[in-house]
Amino acid sequence: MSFREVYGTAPEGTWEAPGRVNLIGEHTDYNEGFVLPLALAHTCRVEAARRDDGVLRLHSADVEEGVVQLRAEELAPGAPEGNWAAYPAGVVWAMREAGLPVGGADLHFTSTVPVGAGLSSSAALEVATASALDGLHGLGLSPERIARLSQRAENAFVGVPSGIMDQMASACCTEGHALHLDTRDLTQRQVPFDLAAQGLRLLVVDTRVKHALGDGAYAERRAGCEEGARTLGVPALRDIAYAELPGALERVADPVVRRYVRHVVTEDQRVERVIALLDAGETRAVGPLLTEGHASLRDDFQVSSPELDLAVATADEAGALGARMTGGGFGGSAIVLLAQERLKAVEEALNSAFAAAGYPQPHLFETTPGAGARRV
Ligand code: GAF
Repeated sequence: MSFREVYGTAPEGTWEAPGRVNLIGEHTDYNEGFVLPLALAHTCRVEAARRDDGVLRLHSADVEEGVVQLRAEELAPGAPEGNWAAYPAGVVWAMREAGLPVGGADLHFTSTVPVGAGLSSSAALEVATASALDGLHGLGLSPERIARLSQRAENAFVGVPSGIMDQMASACCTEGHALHLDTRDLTQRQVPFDLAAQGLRLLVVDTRVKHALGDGAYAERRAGCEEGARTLGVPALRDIAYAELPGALERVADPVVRRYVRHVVTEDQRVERVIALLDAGETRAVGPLLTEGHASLRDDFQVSSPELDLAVATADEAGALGARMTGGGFGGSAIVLLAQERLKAVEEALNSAFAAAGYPQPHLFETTPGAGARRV
């Protein structure tokens, strides 16, 4: 269904915001560390029009549900989790909470970002909504502000304690680049990431095992990291330098928290190493660091899944340069960096390994770094 079919009028404009994969820097954002995501070509698209009666109407072409109708002034946190409309409603709430002159609107969504695949379909939905409201009301918000408001919606309205990476990736990525982001102060650099020029490919392996950030395991990791920072007397784990890690680990008595600290500190260092390699034009050499990062997420942070581990091991055995889970984990997707001549062999190996293990066939697709949120 189109906007016109749903609402009987024409939209004032169309905006879209992408999903993302993260190249490296996982579970570092809520530790005020470093991340390196890139935007997918898959986007959430929203057609939008203002309303002057304070009514907010939401419709998704992807969900079998009619129009959700709410009053902007009555929005309050605590929406039932899993309800897609909580994300755009949360953005309206967050913008109003920030004192922005946002009232009613008609919004019609359609998304190509796989849902529950760890590819930031929620952030795409939030950032698309915030971009549309920004455009409709001529607010002139920066991409960083749009990302912060979107994160506020997810944290406080929907109730998922996510970091800022996904919203920043969706709002700020640019085509042909990965986004090197310092999540403490949102300092960023666009890092050229031209795979084709080096005969390389980036394959996304959606295991089709649904991941959900709200199920407590993510919050538990976050709380464990905060406990680690408290024990070590630093504002956040980002403040433990790699060289200080052995001494820091001796001061953390809890074995679980110790593993979390080790993951976060080594992961921040892997981001630095990957950046140095990309800056030196040595993209192939990034591969083993991806696989090293996966081992850390699997063994120390324990957020992988059997399907993700199988994807990574199979890709590496079939001649990929490296592979890792991407995003929050507990299911979702892996990424594989490989030379283009290995693509067919790796895809075949993945399909065979998943069939042999009795898992559903993974959804495989290639990606290049796409653009962030924009008016269409
Ligand atoms: C999810 C969260 F939303 C991000 O903020 C980030 O913590 C990521 O998991 C793990 O790196 O995508």
